Amino acid sequence: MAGTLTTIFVLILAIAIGIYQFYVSPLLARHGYGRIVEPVGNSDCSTVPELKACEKIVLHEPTGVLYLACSTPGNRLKWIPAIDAYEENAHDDYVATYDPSTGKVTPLQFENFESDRGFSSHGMDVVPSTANRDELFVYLINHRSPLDGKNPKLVGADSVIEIFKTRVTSNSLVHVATVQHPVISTPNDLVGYGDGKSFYFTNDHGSLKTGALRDLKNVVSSVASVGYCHTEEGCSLVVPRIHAANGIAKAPNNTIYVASTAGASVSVFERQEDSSLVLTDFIQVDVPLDNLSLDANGALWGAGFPKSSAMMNHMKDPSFPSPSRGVKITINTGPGSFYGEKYKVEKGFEDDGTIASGTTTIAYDPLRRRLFAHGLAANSLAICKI
Ligand SMILES: *[C@@H]1O[C@H](CO)[C@@H](O)[C@H](O)[C@H]1NC(C)=O
Ligand SMILES: CC(=O)N[C@H]1CO[C@H](CO)[C@@H](O)[C@@H]1O
Repeated sequence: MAGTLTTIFVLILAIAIGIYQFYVSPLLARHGYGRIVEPVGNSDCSTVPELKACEKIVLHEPTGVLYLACSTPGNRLKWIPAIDAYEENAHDDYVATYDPSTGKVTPLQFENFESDRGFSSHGMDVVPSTANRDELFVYLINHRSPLDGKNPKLVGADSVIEIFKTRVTSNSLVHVATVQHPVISTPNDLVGYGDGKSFYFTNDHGSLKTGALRDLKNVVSSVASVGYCHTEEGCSLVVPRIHAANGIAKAPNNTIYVASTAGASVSVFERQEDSSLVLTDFIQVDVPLDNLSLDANGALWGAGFPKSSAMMNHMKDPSFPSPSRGVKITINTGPGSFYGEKYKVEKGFEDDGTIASGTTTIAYDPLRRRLFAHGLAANSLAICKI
């Protein structure tokens, strides 16, 4: 009898170890338990403390100027629909430009924009107009407070996408359109086109604006989605179910990349004639990934969290440092490509949080060899020569 019990005990132990090794251990590792943060590309950096809590950076390639969607760390943490933070409506967010060659920060003034429920920034894209390269379209997610004073904790934010127009050296953003549609439910990030009328966007929690199990569902299943809108034709979901979608980026050749935070991966899609998306590749990385951007050389950069627990602390108290990584993904042209390793995933940048803390957005300018990192609650913009 004792022998049988021992056997059963050993069996249970073996199963437990197996579960640990196959499921729990990789999950803990992905979220950074036991991970050692190694500095990469952070030895020649400076910071711009004037620019705080910028959730998204877009580089204007021809001039090297950055567009940033910013807030203040204090305000930001009170209103982030993506993580159910609805403390108070912090609707005084703004967009600024930053010129690294002169160090000049220019907050852009909204024009022709009457929103009684303000502007709460999140994802952004800035694209030259197809008709006139000096003109830019700025696509912005706006998490407005709900209509009629409804409680956002119960109904979520009333999120829309705003389209603005500007010129390369202008200090104002002229409003063009507000796009509101039932499929724009929990928008996070977007990529816009030069017609000033169309864009793809991610819904980080699909149609789940609120609800107790929303975050759990988002981590364990595919409730997120990707949608497409055209201001004259309406909106539709082009990828109705995808795991924990977050950042989205596009290449000039109709390739669209969507990052998964909980899935630590990138899904690669090809845009079709009818604007639908066809999945062509799936790239696994080893850290939770956030916002994506493509540099002028075709390398895809993702903001990664090497330590998820530090990131959680940073979101409660922005002065708590959270390590940052720039995940660089390129087409593999080396020997591994023979064995089907189509993509090369590298650490393009890593910092323990001293210079770049809680980074959620990275942009790299290969022409001028500048890497820019910022975070939704971070205290400054970090610029590193690499
Ligand atoms: C599209 O462009 C990206 C970025 O330059 C490149 O990696 C990818 O291979 C291209 N895709 C196709 C189908 O040509
Ligand atoms: C566009 C954008 O900023 N997307 C995400 C960037 O990272 C933060 C942190 O996880 C997310 O909350 C944003 O949704």
